[in-house]
Amino acid sequence: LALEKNLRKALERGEFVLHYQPKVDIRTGAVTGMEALVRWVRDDGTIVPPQDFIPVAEKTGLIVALGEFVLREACRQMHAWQKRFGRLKMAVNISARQFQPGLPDTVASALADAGLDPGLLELEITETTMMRDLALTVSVLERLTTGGIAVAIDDFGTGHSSLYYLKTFPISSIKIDRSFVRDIPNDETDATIVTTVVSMGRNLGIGIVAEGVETEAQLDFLRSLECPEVQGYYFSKPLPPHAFEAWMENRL
Ligand code: G
Ligand code: G
Ligand code: MN
Ligand code: NA
Repeated sequence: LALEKNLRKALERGEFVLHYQPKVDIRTGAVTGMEALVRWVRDDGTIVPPQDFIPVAEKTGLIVALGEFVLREACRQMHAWQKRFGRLKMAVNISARQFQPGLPDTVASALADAGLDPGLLELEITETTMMRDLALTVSVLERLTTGGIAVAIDDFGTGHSSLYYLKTFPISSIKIDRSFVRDIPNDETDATIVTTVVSMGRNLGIGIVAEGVETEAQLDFLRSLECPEVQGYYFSKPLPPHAFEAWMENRL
């Protein structure tokens, strides 16, 4: 496949970069952390969005090497930002193919090489990944969280949402998928779902992040629910490092 070969070359040539999107404390407006999102910057400067290459990287297994690059780069960046912006949490997406017995060692090595405190790293893992092999999931998550790393369930509500794993897996937060946030507060079903998930998170002592917040009306509704954290274009798109720095400085 041509794309596969190009991806491999792009990785060798260092054409992948990370953009960062802030997460915000809804009560104080303080930035609590950021999510790293990979982009491919081609020779001619055009940016290829992840939906055009992540599926291919997953199918070919290249996601393992790409994912390790993302992890290492995100840890390095957070270590560099820590002095300037304080102890923020860096979130990295982990795809199903990366979720293997070796993941905790890969993560530990990335943290050690970057000199980053494990408490500043969070891994975003989807429900679908977690439900594939329950024994593997328990063992990998326990090793990660024992090491001080936080684990968030990404795209919550879009897979086989199960209360079982909220009880069984060491989860620090849930990210409510943006498809449920898009039509709040007007859509009654979505409003009920979001209300229920926020309240469940509070009762279980798990953090909740509402994704895809774009409007003041969505934010007001989430504030009325006391949803602890929010992320979305309302605050900022994912930004390249220098633009993220400027955005942060501008808020201080
Ligand atoms: O950044 P954007 O919203 O365009 O991302 C589109 C999709 O690509 C999202 O589902 C996101 O989780 C995924 N994605 C972006 N960066 C990464 C990454 O570093 N690793 C993995 N596995 N997925 C990513
Ligand atoms: O699957 P995951 O949740 O990791 O995907 C993150 C994706 O969501 C990124 O591609 C990011 O660009 C996108 N995203 C982030 N905030 C918003 C938003 O407010 N609206 C929309 N439509 N997409 C968003
Ligand atoms: Mn994510
Ligand atoms: Na998500």
